[in-house]
Amino acid sequence: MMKSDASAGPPSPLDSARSYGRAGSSMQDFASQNPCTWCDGCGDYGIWTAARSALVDLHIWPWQVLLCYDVGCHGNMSDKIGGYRFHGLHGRVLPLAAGAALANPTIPVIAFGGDGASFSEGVGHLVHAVRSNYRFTFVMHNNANYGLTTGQASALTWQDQKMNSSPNGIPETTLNSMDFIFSLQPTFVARGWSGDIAQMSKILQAAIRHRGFAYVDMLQACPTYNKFATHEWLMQHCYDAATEGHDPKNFEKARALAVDTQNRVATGILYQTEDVPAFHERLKPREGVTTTSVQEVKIVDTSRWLKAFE
Ligand SMILES: Cc1ncc(C[n+]2csc(CCOP(=O)(O)OP(=O)(O)O)c2C)c(N)n1
Repeated sequence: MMKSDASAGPPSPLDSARSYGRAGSSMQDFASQNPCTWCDGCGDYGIWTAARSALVDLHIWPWQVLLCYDVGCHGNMSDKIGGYRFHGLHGRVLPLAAGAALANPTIPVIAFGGDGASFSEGVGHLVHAVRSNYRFTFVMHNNANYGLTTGQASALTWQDQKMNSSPNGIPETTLNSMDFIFSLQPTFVARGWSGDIAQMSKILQAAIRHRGFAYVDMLQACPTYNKFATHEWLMQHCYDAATEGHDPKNFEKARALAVDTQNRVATGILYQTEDVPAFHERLKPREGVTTTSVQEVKIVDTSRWLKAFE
């Protein structure tokens, strides 16, 4: 482990993204040979395009970013994009992205997960990713159902909607995901929707540059199984909160705006604070360390400890 009095730690993804500006990548650099298998009109196409566009606009090359995927329709993006990718288990993308971000805080890490993965299967991980403020971006593909397993209700399916697994509507109350996130004292909350690629790209660029856990709720059209928040519904109800003077520094106003989706849905960067250090910046033993944990990995002979069990 290398310690330096002068440095507060290894360079951050923010610094790296700046230095990447010397020579830019292109959308073609993130291309993959694999054909897309999403349904016609699936919002995943828009989110996939916005993700690549954000990386290109930040001048990040495919080998300078880690893209982590959960299991689901959205997770199928993992073989439709160039770059270093990690396709994990259902509901487990957050801990694996957190581990990668902690091991090497100098590279941007982006995790993609569905609402089923995030608010049912892996909801415990979401709680701790927000409160720990690990430094990475989380793109929550919010199609309000379990897409890959053919339209089961998720915790975010709207009340009274008939789904394949619940033909009479869900008996439980729909989880208020934004209220839940705000209750955990987040440092970055944004909302985009899959029909506005330019706005999603801008949100993602800000999220990648954020010095902590960036939660991005991407409302996603799912024409096959979600018959309520359709592309047309999203187009009619979503508006950019910045155009109405929203100040993302105001926690209480941001929370109220995020939760109130009755008549209109506010999008854009809803809340951001840079006042809270990221998890790895609070670790006392890492203070002044200029190397990353990845650089410190070395082969250790464990035989002397194993002798104790002989
Ligand atoms: C531990 C575990 N539980 C359940 C499954 C089955 N499974 C695979 S995808 C999926 C639903 C995915 O829904 P969501 O996370 O919302 O993503 P989407 O397909 O909508 O993008 C389920 C239940 C699994 N693969 N692993």
